[in-house]
This record gives sequence, C-alpha cells and structure tokens, in this order.
Amino acid sequence: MTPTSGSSRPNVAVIGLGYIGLPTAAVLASSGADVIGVDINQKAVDLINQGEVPFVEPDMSTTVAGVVSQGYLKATTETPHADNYIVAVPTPFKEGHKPDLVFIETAGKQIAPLLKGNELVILESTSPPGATEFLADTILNARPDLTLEPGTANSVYFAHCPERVLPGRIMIELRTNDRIVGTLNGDAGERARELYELFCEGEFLMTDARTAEMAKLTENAYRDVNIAFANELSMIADGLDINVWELIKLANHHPRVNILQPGPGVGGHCIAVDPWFIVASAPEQSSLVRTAREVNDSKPGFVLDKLLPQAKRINDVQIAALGLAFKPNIDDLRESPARQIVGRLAAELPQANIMAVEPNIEALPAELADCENVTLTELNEAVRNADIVLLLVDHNEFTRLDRSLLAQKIVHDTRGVWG
Ligand code: SAJ
Repeated sequence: MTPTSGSSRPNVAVIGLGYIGLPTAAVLASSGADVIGVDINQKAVDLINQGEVPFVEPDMSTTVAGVVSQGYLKATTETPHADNYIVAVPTPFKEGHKPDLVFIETAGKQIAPLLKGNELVILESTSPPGATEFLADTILNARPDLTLEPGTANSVYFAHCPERVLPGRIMIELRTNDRIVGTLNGDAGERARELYELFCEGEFLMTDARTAEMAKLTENAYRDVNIAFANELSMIADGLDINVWELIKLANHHPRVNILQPGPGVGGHCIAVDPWFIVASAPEQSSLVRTAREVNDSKPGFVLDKLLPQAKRINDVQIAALGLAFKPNIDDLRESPARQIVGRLAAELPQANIMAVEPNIEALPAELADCENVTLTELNEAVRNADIVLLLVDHNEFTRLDRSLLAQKIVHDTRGVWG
C-alpha cells in the first residue's frame, strides 16, 4: 500500500497509532494530507479502517470516521514508502529507569529500506536527548548510501517535533498549542513546520533536535515537581491535622503562588515516566527531579497506609473504589495510581469485597480481573453497599454524586472533590 499517488496533498506515514499517533494522523488527514497509519496491533488497524477508534478521546471518533470514509486515512501493519514520516511510538523505560529506545529503533529499521532520498523523518515520541540522532543513525547504518548532508539526491532529513497535548483535550490542543520543532539536519525543521501548519494554529518555536527533546522533558518534569510539592504538602498536612485543600486554596490567593492539587499519585505514560529520562541523562545534577518522582511514587503507599488499618477492623469489608484511570474522564489506565491502589487492596484484604467503579471501561484489566475479591461494579450499587468509599479519580460521574449517599460511610477522598 502506498499513499495516494498523483495527489497534490502531502503524503505522510504515521508510525504508531496510539494516544498521539492516531489523533495526529486523523487531524492531518482532515487538514489536507493523505495519511497512512501504521501499527503492529492488527485489531486497532482493523477498527480504524472501519472508521472506529480503539480508545476513548473526546471528539476523536467523529474525525477518524470522517477521514476514513473519505479515504484520507488508512491503517495498515506494513510500513509504506512516504515523503514524510512521523514516528510516534512508545518510549518506555527499562531496568533502573533507563529509557528504552527499542520501538524507535524498530521504526527506523522498517523505514530504512523504503527510502529513496529527500524524505523527511520526524520523531514525535517523547525521547531522551540524542534520540533523533539515534533514529538517524539507525536508518543510516542500514542504508549507508543515504546521507545527512543536505542538498544531495540521497539526503534524508530529520527533525524532532515533540507532542505536548493533554489527554482529554488532544483534538483541541493539537490545533491550538504552540509547537517546538528541532532540526537535526538541513531544512528539516522548516519542512516539518510546513507539514504541521496544515492543522496547527499555534506558534512554531524553532530550535535544534537536542534542545527540542529536552524541552519536552522539562515541561513534564516541571509539572511533576509541582505536583510532588502538592503531594508532599498533603502528607505534611495530614500529620498536622490540617485540611490540605483549604490550605492550598488559601496559599493560592497569594498573587505569585499557584500550587497544584494533591491526589493518590501521578500516573499516565508521560509525567510518571519522562522525568526519569532527565535523571538518566544527568544523574548527578537531577536530585530535585528524582526526588519529585519518588515523592509522587510514594503517594499510593500513603493512601493505603491510611486505609488498610480501618478496612482490617471491619469483617468482610465492602470497599467502593471509585476510578481506575490515571486522570478524570478518560479510559487510560497506564501507570495509574488508582489501579495500583486497587491491586494492593485486593492483595492485602483477601476477605474484602472490592467494588471497582470505572465508567470508562467495559472489563477490568487482567491483573484485577484475576482477583476473586475485585468486581467491576456500577457506581450507585457500589456506594450503596460500601462500608468504605475511596475516591481515586475525579470523573464527572463521581464529582456529581449525591453526597447523601455517603452518610454513615467511611470516606477517603484522595482528590478533595467532596469537600
Ligand atoms: N495530577 C495531580 N495533580 C494535579 C495535576 C495532575 O495529581 O494538580 C496527576 C493526574 O491525576 C495524573 C497525572 O498527574 O495522574 C498527570 O496528569 P496531567 O493532566 O498533569 O498530565 P498528562 O500526563 O495527562 O499530560 C502531560 C501534559 N504535560 C504538561 O502539562 C506539562 C501534556 O501537555 C503532555 O503532552 C503529556 O503529559 C505528554 O504526552 O507528555
């Protein structure tokens, strides 16, 4: 399969149809490009080709359905030739929180044999400094006939253009956020900018690839450090018998103070992961970034330490655990502290009945489905039967809950939404 030939629309292959690749592919296709999306997941590919979406993101399904029916977006498991590649594959970490670039490497190896010269390869995946060079090296090692030297028939151009969209608002922020574009060679950045200008109304901030990589990590580490401050305050306030929500509200009246919200921990595949890439790149200098990660990672344990002794005092305790996602109004359970807390509750309380309420999913993730004492339960039923109500995610359904249903219950509100 190759992108539509003879069309004046630019053709783009988006490698990786996950939380960033699919919305980017859809928005590009709806803004004037012919897009082929590539993913190893045959089920996701089939769904997309039927105009359906494999995960929940507000407003994405209508865009995908539209561009698929018009023929501007097709999905496949085979990497095609394209004039422009956008690599949006996962960058997890491995042993010791070191970044694992294996998916970038695989994408590079699949793209390499297809190149004819003059293609643009954009790395979008959040990456440690040097990853765009790594992708270029992977491709050039497989194709020594190609070159980074600009202006020849065999030149290939590389840029890093990190995504910065907020899950839950992706379809809006793809169009409105400013975009950092880092050039590795030649006019790659300018060419990337031209492509992204099809849909992005934000400002384009041009730099080199390494700075672009670090800028993205810096944004997420900034947020992690600030959430860690809120989470640390919540643990300090608890010991001092002070309501942390009131405390933060008061402090935030100061014109130069803007403290974020404590919660059960930090989840998702960005903020809970990316700061480690900075630590891995400069371990000696990153003590604050590392400590913030450790504070946020300790928060699920703190929640459990408060709850478990109470739960153990009640025979056959019934616990309603509200939310499994990593944040409100999405179905993404990656690195979710809520999911981790429910898993630990199940292990520590074999006699309990743990009613997990997650309106955005249809089945429990495997590790919870395997626990006999955990069931996916409807909200009202769970709250009605519960001795303990544990609010883990501030989904709209939970913030709107009739508070009179909580009377006579032990309530743990980790998000501070019930006052
Ligand atoms: N959280 C708190 N308290 C807060 C804010 C968030 O506990 O005051 C928690 C959330 O519940 C969640 C986690 O932090 O578990 C992360 O949520 P988030 O909404 O802060 O961020 P993400 O991970 O959904 O998206 C972030 C965004 N980065 C920044 O805001 C700097 C987004 O713009 C990035 O594109 C995204 O990471 C990414 O893909 O890197």
